[in-house]
Amino acid sequence: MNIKGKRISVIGAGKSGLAAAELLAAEGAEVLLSEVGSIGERECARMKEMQIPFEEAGHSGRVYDADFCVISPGIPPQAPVVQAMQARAIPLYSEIEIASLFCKARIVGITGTDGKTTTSTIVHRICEEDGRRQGYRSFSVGNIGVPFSSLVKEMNAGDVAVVELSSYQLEHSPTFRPEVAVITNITPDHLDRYQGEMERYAAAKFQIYANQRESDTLVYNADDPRLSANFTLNSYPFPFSIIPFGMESGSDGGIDRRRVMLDGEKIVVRRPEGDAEVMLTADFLKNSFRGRHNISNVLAAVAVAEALGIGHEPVRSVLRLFQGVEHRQEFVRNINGVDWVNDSKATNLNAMRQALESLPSTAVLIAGGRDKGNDYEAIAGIVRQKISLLIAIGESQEKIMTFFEGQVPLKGAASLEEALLFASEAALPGQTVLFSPGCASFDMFENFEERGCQFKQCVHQLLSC
Ligand code: UMA
Repeated sequence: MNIKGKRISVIGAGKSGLAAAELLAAEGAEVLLSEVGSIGERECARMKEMQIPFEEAGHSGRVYDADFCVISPGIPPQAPVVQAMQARAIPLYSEIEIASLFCKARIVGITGTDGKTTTSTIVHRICEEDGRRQGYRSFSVGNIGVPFSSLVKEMNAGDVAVVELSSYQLEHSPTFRPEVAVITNITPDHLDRYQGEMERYAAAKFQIYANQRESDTLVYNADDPRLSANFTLNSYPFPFSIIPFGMESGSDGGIDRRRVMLDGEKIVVRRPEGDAEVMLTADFLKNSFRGRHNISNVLAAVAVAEALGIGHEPVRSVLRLFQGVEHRQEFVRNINGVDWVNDSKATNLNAMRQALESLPSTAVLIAGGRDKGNDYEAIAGIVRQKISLLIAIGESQEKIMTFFEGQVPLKGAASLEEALLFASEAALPGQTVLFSPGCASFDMFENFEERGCQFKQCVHQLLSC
């Protein structure tokens, strides 16, 4: 696509909008950045410096005077500005689509309901390690927090862009084509955006492989029934290689019969010419990186390394030292025999369930936030089994308290600080206090990172009391 001289409206001045506006303006487009809320002082100064026109406190009629529009991922299809663009037949593209048009690097796209940040981080570290030996660079971008557009011009041919992708970012991405596409799993999430329909949510995720060709590879979790059904029943004639990964012995092999699997305690790459052992799970599992879901994330990363042609040595050296990801079942500290764990990244019930399953003992659970259509029935069994006290916070407090009434001891807290106080009074030595909200953070915090940092700060303050 030739961008020069094109009139482009960038809607939303969050991280993605700002980065896309800069990229497009630098490429010679006539950009208008439009934000319904306010734009920060620093960001305004930057736009002025780049001579990018912008407006805040609402979208004026000027946004419709455009050849196309770049829409930020957080703006849902129901937003009036999106509806108005569509009514005027103005094409909408994601920030990911735009960045990919300028990308010279090999793209690894990683999506899935859960595990995508951990998998992306491991894949990026493996590529960095391999790149040090082979002379290329790896970039970690996308939903992980760094917009693809902000770094794409630094990437050269032979480099690797590890792009974490939410379903939102795959919407309006009609030509996006990763060399390696990964789907870690698909379970209910973001159903508020998809009219309560799993099929719509899954369809957005499946866009990740829609443009893949013969030289590309799809990596998917064969233990996930929805993915397994999609790729085994319709498998061939997919026009690309497939590498399934999985812990269940029944995992099907891809068209070229490669797969990555758990054989007892060993991670194995199964190839037509024979198995190659990568490492034992005991070589990478540790207090800060534990649980079956993390073995699954490792299998996904090993499958990506296989698809990229990376040897097992960089994989082993990265995994041996890997300590997990901040805000994802992050061990904060032990106070008087109680482990405090920050799982602020758990913005849905599946992530919460994984944290509950990984608990070595019973726990006090702090949960709640902005509800995304949660059905608590999905975790009721494990909550009853593992939780000695459930402390509910945020907008979903009442829904949680009503649902779990009579099932587990409950307490409502007015703030995160109060929740921590209740937890510290209730937790016994040997137990864990798990902060795994299972909900979005936007009711009380800027984002899940801020939520997790506040939790950690409060834990450290508790220690000094
Ligand atoms: N806005 C308008 N008009 C509207 C509605 C909203 O102008 O009608 C404005 C909002 O006021 C806001 C902007 O549009 O300023 C939307 O920004 P955004 O929500 O898309 O956020 P960004 O800062 O661009 O961050 C996005 C991702 N956020 C979301 O998808 C919600 C970040 O993922 C990502 O890291 C970043 O791009 C860089 O790629 C965060 C996230 O919460 C971590 N992701 C969700 C998740 O993981 O569950 C999907």
